[in-house]
Amino acid sequence: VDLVAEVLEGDRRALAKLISLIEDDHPEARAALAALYPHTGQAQIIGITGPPGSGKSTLVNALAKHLRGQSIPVGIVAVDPTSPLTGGALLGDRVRMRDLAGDSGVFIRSMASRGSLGGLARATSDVVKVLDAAGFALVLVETVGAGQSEVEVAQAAHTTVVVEAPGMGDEVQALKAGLMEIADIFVVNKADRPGADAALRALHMVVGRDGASGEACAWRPPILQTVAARGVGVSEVWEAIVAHREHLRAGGHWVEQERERAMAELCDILRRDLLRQLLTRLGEDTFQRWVERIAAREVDVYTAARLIQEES
Ligand SMILES: Nc1nc2c(ncn2[C@@H]2O[C@H](COP(=O)(O)OP(=O)(O)O)[C@@H](O)[C@H]2O)c(=O)[nH]1
Ligand SMILES: [Mg+2]
Repeated sequence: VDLVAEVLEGDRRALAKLISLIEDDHPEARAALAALYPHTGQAQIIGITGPPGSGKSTLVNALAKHLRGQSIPVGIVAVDPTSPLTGGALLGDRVRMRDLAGDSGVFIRSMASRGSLGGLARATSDVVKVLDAAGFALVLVETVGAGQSEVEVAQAAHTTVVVEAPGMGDEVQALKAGLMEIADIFVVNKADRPGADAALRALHMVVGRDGASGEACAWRPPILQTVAARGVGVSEVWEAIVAHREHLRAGGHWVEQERERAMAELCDILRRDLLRQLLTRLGEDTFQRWVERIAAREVDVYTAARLIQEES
């Protein structure tokens, strides 16, 4: 059976199987990704990020339903770097997304961290490529607001949506977490809750100030309100996503982003592969001895790195 051919046809079993191979960093995954790569580049990748509980999963769900109303195929990747596979958040997402189940135009995958955060970002980016090749025109990637992970999502996405909710001191949090820089679209969800206006005002102040100093043709992130739980404001979010895509295409930013992404991914994989090769040559024991010596202040880390490279 040709796994790649089945994936290209959107076969769900094949998709699930290949994603598992990717998560296990199986050699077969790399071969399949190589064969799929010429078929990628069609999808718009949307990162959805923000603090836990702000309503990201609910918004993703509502957006997916909205898009299915327009017959647009949607892939959803829920990344949770904090909770284990049995975690409540992922379980909740599964229950919430049940109403999308049975629709062959929707594919939902939850990914929990098994190894390092870097490994998770790598695997996620590969899974997005698989969904892209399989014909999902829109791929939504949800990540919990945990600092580094947002930046990595933004790097892998064409459009980053930052979801806030009132009453969490989010204005301040957003600034702290560096979310302001990566947001292409702001959403204040739970607009039915008190404090939504204050959250909106705070965001307007910050975005307005940034916009004033920017270039004339620069994208100014729109600030939208939603009640995702009731589907209110979701079509406006979709319109903003489409507008951002058009902005990227018109300004040549789309191609520029692709290049930046290629560079980041290539460096990431080379770093990983070269380190692995070096460690194989050096041997785990020798490597551990170097670590001990550095920790014991017998040698500094730069000298150790130089000597290791000279010796191996
Ligand atoms: N009042 C209100 N509650 C919402 C809204 N959207 C989501 N919620 C609730 O907020 C909680 C967290 O939502 P969830 O989507 O899991 O947040 P996430 O952690 O950001 O993915 C859930 O209990 C949702 O039902 C909304 O627009 N209004
Ligand atoms: Mg969630």
